[in-house]
Amino acid sequence: MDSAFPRPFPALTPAQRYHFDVFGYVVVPGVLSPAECAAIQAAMRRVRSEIRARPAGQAQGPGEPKFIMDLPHHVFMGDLIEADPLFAAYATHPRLVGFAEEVIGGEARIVELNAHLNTQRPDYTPAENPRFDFHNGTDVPFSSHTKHGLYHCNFVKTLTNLTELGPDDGGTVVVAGSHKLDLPVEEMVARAYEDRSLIHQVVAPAGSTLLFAETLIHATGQLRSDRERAIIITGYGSTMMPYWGGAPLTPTFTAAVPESLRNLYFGKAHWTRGPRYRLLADPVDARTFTLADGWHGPA
Ligand SMILES: O=C(O)CCC(=O)C(=O)O
Repeated sequence: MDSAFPRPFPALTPAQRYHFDVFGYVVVPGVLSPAECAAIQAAMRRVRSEIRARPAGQAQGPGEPKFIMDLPHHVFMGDLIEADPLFAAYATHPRLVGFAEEVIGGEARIVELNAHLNTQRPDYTPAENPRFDFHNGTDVPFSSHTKHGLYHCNFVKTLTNLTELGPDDGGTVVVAGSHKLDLPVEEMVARAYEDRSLIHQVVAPAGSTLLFAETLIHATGQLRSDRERAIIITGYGSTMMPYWGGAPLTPTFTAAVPESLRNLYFGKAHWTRGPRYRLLADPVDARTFTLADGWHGPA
């Protein structure tokens, strides 16, 4: 399956896989190096400036990035695949694709590629118990199944923090365990506010990846420090799912995608989905991959 696109399987250690199953997420440190984090951040800031410099009302062209949210303290950018070779390399990073495929239980395709740059909200006031913009991307009965006793989800995110995340730096918050519960989201959120030990927050060194099922309720955390947070997120789905980023890719980019990555970029209009399952005790495939092993787009 992966001779032309080597990627790890299983991509998680048994303990990481157990953590993922129990809580709906796992944070894996050291996925990107400090230099890789710095380079992706620089590209994000450049793209933010370029979008801001566009004439007002200019339509988004093929392959062009956009703001999903544009506030003075928080820019959420989408459709990043062609905006910089490092973004394409991030989405095709073999370890990250391996993470997604392990959770999907089959072959992955890219469904979106986004990034956030945010600082403290202007209305921030030190508060004991902040509220969050909690949401999930899919529902438990539709998107979940189990195999060999392990949980799988057909919509997965790999969210990498490019800046250090201490407790005050606004790391992603999640309602632990909500990925398995077929209950109304608002009910689970209400219970989590009653018992805040159910709300877990990412506190991790730069270059760590939060791997989570989109059935898991999550939100941007409260940023209390004076630092800017930078994160990049690929959404992956099963190969039969469509791409739901906005702008289509350009013909130049599309034509250049190598055969080995066509399912990853374009999915496959077929019921087959390349099932791939592990046992909990299976050891991790510990091969080392870097951003250089991802595909950087047309030369
Ligand atoms: O900002 C975060 O940490 C979470 C981002 C998020 O929920 C999203 O992009 O859908």
